[in-house]
Amino acid sequence: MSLLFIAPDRDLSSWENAIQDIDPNIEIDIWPAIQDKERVQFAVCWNHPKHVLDQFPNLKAVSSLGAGADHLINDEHLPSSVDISRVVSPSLVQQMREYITAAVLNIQRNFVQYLRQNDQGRWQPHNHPLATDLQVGIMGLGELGRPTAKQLAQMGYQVSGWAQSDKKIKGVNIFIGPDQLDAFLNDTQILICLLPLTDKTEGILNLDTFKQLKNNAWIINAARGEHLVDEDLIYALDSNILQGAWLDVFSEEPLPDKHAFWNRQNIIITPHVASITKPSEVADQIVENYKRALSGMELNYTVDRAKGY
Ligand code: NDP
Ligand code: OXD
Repeated sequence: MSLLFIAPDRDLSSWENAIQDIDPNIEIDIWPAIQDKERVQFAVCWNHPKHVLDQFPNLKAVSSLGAGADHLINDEHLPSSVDISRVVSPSLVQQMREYITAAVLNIQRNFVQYLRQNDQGRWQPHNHPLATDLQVGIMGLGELGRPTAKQLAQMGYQVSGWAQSDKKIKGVNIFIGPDQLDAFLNDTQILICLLPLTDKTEGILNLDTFKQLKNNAWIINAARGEHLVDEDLIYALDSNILQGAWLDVFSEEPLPDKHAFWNRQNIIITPHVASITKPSEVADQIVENYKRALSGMELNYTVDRAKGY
């Protein structure tokens, strides 16, 4: 039986080594070099091509190589009998917490403006709010959103969070479901998206949403590019409905050279680096799920296809 990696844009040698360090007996295939399609029972995927996952008659389960599994849930070529899991790790949490905290601090303290002023040799102080006066709202309070909200609250920000179901997070004001979305947005000056991409969340960062936010609001999107309606962002920035956007993810990646987001003072772009899966941190989860799939056990960190995450 074999474990197949399909991640055309990644160097998979460190993944192969990490798996074999745990169990050298596991047979590994790296797409597209597959010894025997019938032997593939478990696949680990990232940016996999369409029409690939229906080629393995004995495929039992697939894992995302990252925390998001939208690329698998939305793949109509993945048979419905195949279970889907994802990876969850302290290092993913730590990196996302750092990324969001850095973005919030940079926005609050005008560091982006000061960097631009350095280039121009310009000495020009700007006012900044105290953390205790800044309202930060996090959409999505899952594995990544919850600890991020907690950290920002500990740093003194006024933090709100929005999710589907109720939860208690110290220092965080919780809003639940579509009925409380407007109230959540009305309370927010820096809006952070850490939602999974689903039918309900696609396009949620749109003009109506932006108009509900406080004046001079910023958005930070580190979830998926498809959460954002690109042309609504440009309109909102040009009409001063928003002050700025900090973006790590895009509908098309790499972001095309001619995209309207490039070369704007009020959009900060990072190339999908907020939180990167480290092979050595999650190889044990992959091996455990591979063994579970082979023996017909329920996988760890499964995603619910019906919910979409
Ligand atoms: P989880 O599945 O653990 O959490 C998802 C959260 O979103 C939950 O709190 C859930 O609510 C909430 N949610 C889902 N749908 C809705 C909805 N319709 N309305 C309100 N709340 C909703 O996800 P993670 O925290 O692990 O990851 C979030 C996303 O971050 C990933 O899906 C991925 O796309 C992205 N990501 C980006 C990375 C990057 O480098 N840029 C790295 C890693 C992940 P409830 O708790 O009630 O179920
Ligand atoms: C992920 C990602 O989902 O890197 O892990 O976006």
